[in-house]
Amino acid sequence: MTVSDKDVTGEDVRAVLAAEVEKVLGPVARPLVIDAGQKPFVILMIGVNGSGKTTTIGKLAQKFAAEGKSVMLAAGDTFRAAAIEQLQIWGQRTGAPVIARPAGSDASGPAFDAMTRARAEGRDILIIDTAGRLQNRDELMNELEKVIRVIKKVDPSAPHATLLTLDATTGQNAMRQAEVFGQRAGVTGLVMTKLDGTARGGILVAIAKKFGLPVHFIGVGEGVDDLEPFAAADFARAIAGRE
Ligand SMILES: Nc1nc2c(ncn2[C@@H]2O[C@H](COP(=O)(O)OP(=O)(O)O)[C@@H](O)[C@H]2O)c(=O)[nH]1
Ligand SMILES: [Mg+2]
Repeated sequence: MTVSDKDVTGEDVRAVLAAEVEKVLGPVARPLVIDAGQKPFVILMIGVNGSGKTTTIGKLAQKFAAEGKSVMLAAGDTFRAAAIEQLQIWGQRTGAPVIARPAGSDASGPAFDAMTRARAEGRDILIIDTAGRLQNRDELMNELEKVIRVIKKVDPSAPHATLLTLDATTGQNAMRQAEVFGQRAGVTGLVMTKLDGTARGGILVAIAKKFGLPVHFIGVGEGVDDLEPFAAADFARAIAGRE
């Protein structure tokens, strides 16, 4: 059977494209599973500056609190006072205590304090914020490695999830971020943020192909409820431009 050009509509092409993209993304669309046997279940949030770490932490804190879990947050971005305050605001909003030390101090300090406090208080979940700037990457990556060592001193099995936030408006550089953070910190899952704008986050297809990392959530706004589970079919349809 032959199909002439005029029989193939744009919608046909989009349907094929959506199906192909879904084939790649289906296997990586996996929920973040919280092992209740870990108390606390430690989530380390990493990614470049501005990618949405702190905001995603706030959204996750809200989601877990709504599920009846007791959450603690650690202000591991000690570079700027504003970063600590931003996390404290999310803590107030979601009812999660925030463990912090003054800006400029070593990032492993609040991580250690929070690990011991969360354990002593029998918290279900501890989420640790971090700093990340690609330009002075080595210094920050060294610091990140130190944070991980300190976490492991308290609980060798932690962090139980290391989530990398990727900004959907970032193109090819997101591949590099997945690679570098993966090598240095051992990423276990991805969150793609800022999908409420015009960006479709097509780079995720390349990242899924190359690294096969689970994609847990997408960020769809700046509000506390603007976090959704990653759904491969919906994402594929959006990339292919289907309604
Ligand atoms: N539109 C939109 N903005 C977001 C989303 N996630 C984060 N942001 C915004 O992106 C900016 C940087 O986020 P932030 O959490 O501070 O990033 P961090 O530096 O990685 O901690 C802030 O203005 C956030 O409100 C999202 O899903 N959608
Ligand atoms: Mg931040």
